[in-house]
Amino acid sequence: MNLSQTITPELRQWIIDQAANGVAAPTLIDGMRASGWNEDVAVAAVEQVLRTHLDKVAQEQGLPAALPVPDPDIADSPLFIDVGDRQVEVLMAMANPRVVLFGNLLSPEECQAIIDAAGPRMARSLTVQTATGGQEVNQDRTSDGMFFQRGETPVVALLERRIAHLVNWPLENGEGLQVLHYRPGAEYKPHYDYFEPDQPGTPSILQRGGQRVATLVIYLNNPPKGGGTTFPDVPLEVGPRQGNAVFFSYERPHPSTRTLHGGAPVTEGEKWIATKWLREREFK
Ligand code: PD2
Ligand code: ZN
Repeated sequence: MNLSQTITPELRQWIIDQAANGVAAPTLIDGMRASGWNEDVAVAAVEQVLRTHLDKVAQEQGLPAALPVPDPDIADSPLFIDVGDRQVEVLMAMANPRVVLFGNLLSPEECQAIIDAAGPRMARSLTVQTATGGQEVNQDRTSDGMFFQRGETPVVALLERRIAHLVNWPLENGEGLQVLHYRPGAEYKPHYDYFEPDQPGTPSILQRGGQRVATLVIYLNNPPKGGGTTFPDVPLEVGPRQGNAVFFSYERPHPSTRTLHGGAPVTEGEKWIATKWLREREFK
């Protein structure tokens, strides 16, 4: 379908004007269908015109450009996604911010294998010191952690293959899996996972694969109380259930993505998670 030939300047302006007047996309598409447009072409035209227009407005307002992001195939509301060796459940999905909760990404045995392999290597978590690009101990993040190399153990490798299938993103664009352990009282205060564009340390971080564009927080055990992943701008709290994973993406390194998120304090027991950050390009 060659949309650029189909969308006349008049149609483009009509779509933008209607949207600016508060007409929702489905209503616009209904209107186009009523005047003889094929539904698929109408959907694609509205999507392309509005995306291009919103990008232009965002750039005029000084926002960073939008990047392509990973996304699961859930437009037709499937109950499961086949990731090659497993049926992963789709438990909840939200468009803005893009948040999808998955179930059954890992079995309890696979979760335990990751905890066992990570355990001896755990050390107090550091955060990126954005001023320099170095790492520092931070009171906002009172967990212990470690990083695996990509593909370092058989379970890590199978998890990475599942994630690549699940969100349609090259395995090579993933950072090494991080495992975090929160003791009672430990938390991760709300933050964004992208790198702040204006910080002096950011250019050197971006050399290894560009921006982070999405995160999966994968729950490895069942903390009895607390330890949810919170999204204060929504607001939303995801319970940390073993084998489940919460996915969220951010198409630009900006708070307008509404992806501020944190790890709530663990109030009883302990919490183990694995975090997978996905970059724009191959992470070297
Ligand atoms: O442990 C969590 O739920 C959590 C919350 C926010 C983890 C991360 N961020 C992270 O690893 O980036
Ligand atoms: Zn985070």
